[in-house]
Amino acid sequence: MTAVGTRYARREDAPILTGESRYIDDLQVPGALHIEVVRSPHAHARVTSVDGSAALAMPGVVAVFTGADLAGEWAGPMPCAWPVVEDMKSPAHFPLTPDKARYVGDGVAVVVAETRVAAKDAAEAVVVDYEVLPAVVDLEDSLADRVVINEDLGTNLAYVWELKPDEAKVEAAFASAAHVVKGRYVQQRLIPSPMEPRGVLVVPQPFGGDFTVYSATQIPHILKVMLALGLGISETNLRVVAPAVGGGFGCKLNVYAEELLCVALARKMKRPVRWTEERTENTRATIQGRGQIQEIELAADANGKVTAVRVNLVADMGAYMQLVTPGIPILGAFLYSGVYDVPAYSFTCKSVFTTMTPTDAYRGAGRPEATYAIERAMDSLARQVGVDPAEIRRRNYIPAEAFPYNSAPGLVFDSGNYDGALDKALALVGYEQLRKEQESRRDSGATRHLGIGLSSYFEMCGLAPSRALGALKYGAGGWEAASVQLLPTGKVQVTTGSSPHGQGHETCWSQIVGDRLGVSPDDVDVLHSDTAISPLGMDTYGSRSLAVGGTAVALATDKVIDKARAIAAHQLEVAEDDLEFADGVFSVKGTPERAIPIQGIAFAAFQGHNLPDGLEPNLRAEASYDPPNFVFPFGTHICVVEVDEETGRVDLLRYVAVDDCGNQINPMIVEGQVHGGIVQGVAQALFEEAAYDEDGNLLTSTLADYLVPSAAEIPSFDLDHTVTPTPTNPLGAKGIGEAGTIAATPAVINAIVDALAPLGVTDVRMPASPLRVWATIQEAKSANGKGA
Ligand code: MCN
Repeated sequence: MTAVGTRYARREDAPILTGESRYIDDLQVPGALHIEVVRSPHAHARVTSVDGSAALAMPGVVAVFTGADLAGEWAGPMPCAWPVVEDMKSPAHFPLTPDKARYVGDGVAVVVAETRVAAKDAAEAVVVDYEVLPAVVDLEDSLADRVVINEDLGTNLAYVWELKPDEAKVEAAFASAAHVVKGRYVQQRLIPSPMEPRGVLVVPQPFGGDFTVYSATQIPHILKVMLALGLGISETNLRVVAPAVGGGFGCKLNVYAEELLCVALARKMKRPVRWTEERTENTRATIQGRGQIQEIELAADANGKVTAVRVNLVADMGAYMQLVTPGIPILGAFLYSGVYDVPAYSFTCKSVFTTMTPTDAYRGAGRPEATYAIERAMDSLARQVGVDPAEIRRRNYIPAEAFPYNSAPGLVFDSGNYDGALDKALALVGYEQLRKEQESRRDSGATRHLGIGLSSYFEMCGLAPSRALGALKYGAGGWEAASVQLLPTGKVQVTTGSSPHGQGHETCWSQIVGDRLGVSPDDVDVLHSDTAISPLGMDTYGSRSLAVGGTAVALATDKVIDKARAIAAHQLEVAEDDLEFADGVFSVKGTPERAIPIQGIAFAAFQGHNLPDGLEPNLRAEASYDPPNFVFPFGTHICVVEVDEETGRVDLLRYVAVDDCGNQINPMIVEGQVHGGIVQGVAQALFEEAAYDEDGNLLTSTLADYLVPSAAEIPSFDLDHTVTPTPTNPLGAKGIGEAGTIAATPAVINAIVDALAPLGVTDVRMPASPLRVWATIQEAKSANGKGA
């Protein structure tokens, strides 16, 4: 029996569920100093003086440093690895600002103390004088440069990025269109909210100059390089370990001020230094997601066949460029034509600075935004043409036989069968029956309206071919590395460069390796997230781990098998071609009794007594894999809602998802990823928003104000899948880690708009809270003369 494709129980869960997992705060290191960052209470303010004397006099306080005090610690500003255009503007960003605060939460000083409590108390005693300046919280206001945040840059416009393969074609399509649809959508800012906020612990070895950095990060390998560059420490003196991370959702794909501060202070004070983020601190000091104003226009012929898509974005960078801030809108830039066969395409993104927490990757990163815009616009087109939303999609899908498909934006889409996923989703939800029910409710004059929302999504994941990243000016490659070793006793040890934070890589990688080697996955140990154990890697983001990291694991396993075959042939005194390998046993073709199990070969390779001439002992191999293309998972999600016209309340009645991530390694893990993803997508549609007042204060800085949904708000999902393998990698597998989030948001909002369309509602701002839905209904009623 093969393990791949089966619902193998996640080996990761027992330690998490029993509390055995060790998070940063659980790591006990004697003599560690604690730091507390003094953060600006103003969104935009010049720091005129910092007085730490009162704080320094408090019990347990060891030091207080300002940005100016630590200026000599940094080899340069904090890293931004993705300067998307040559002339991108970016303010110098340091772990503590030396001149002015650019958002509420910007670090101004740091207190170092013997205990956490002492550090916190003393931080309140640091006296900072500010010259308060006007905040900039509105993207269009920022574009107008009424207040220029960074005087040296002269403008708030960070960059303009265009993808305009053939403007003449786009213009011709709009000029001759029978239908033109325009949509303007706001992607509100979101707060990622992992179960565990961030944390850092740095342990120096004063004599060797070594630092072990424990961080709740998704990217130990990238962090190591960035710490080396940012602090002028040799990479050979740095070891980065990501222990239990407690979820990341993209926000731990970053290099943060506190990581640099802890290493710099451990170096300066020659003692371990630690910091644990609080939840409220997390809402400001950790990056936020989304933050865009989107304008999308579709041109279509009389049948509703789309002939061109034109997109204009304004994207909110926040106060600074974090690690990949500028690249987030660009990750969606190629996807605004969606799963549709669109011949002409035009995309422009203007990115601006504001005086709010920096934005960066949040589950989906650019791709949920793209899917939202096109899927909302497709529903508008359906209404304008007068056809069902399912029908408008069918008329426009890229046909299954067109793959690999050269898209107008310039990417080659690997494989797809969009009709197949739609058919399954429609059948699963009972679409025709639902439409009849909707009709009869409408006829009866009921004020609880039924709405059915479709979202046919795809995404570009498996980040990424290094050359493609280079062409997009990303600072690193997209390969992944792995090693596989059969230990003398026949057990298997795998190292992987992907660094999981909840996805179940240990389980899935053991299934892949176990099947290939013909051993039980339980005999396969998977090591990760420690640069001393797995030195090569590009970590976990962009649903890349299976398609890229899993492939590297498979390739390393195949190299081990090749080596084992050579040893088996030598020992059985036959040619390698005369051997068969099945169920972990090499046997001579035709005489199966002449056989050696791979475990026996492992021991022979360890002994080295009788190996072929020139063959290195030990059964170990490494592989680095750079994918030739992205992978493009897809599917259709359908959400059924009931909207109460009188209160604006939205109830989710049904949620059906049909996803296609190619071959599945572990269907249970895939379903889990889809579940979590859908909840995050629904959360954006209905509940979550990082709301700021006009002075740049975050109004939603606790989980009482920032509404992360619980199981109580979410219905049970009906999931199904189709399987369209990708030709991109030998596993035939596409990513699934972000798919649910990408698909869900437009499905929910399309459902609400579908419910309220007879009242004249064409859009609802997210999150669609009862008040907002109610107000939208009132506006629509007064606009079409029905009265409030
Ligand atoms: N998988 C599979 N078969 C497939 C595709 C995936 O069995 N065809 C399995 C993989 O083996 C892996 C999991 O599903 O165990 C997700 O794989 P993949 O799609 O490759 O995504 P990554 O592992 O690279 O995860 C990253 C993705 C991202 S970008 C975010 S953000 C995210 C997410 O995954 N954050 C998460 N899922 C999360 N899940 C948890 N619990 N916590 C987070 O913070």
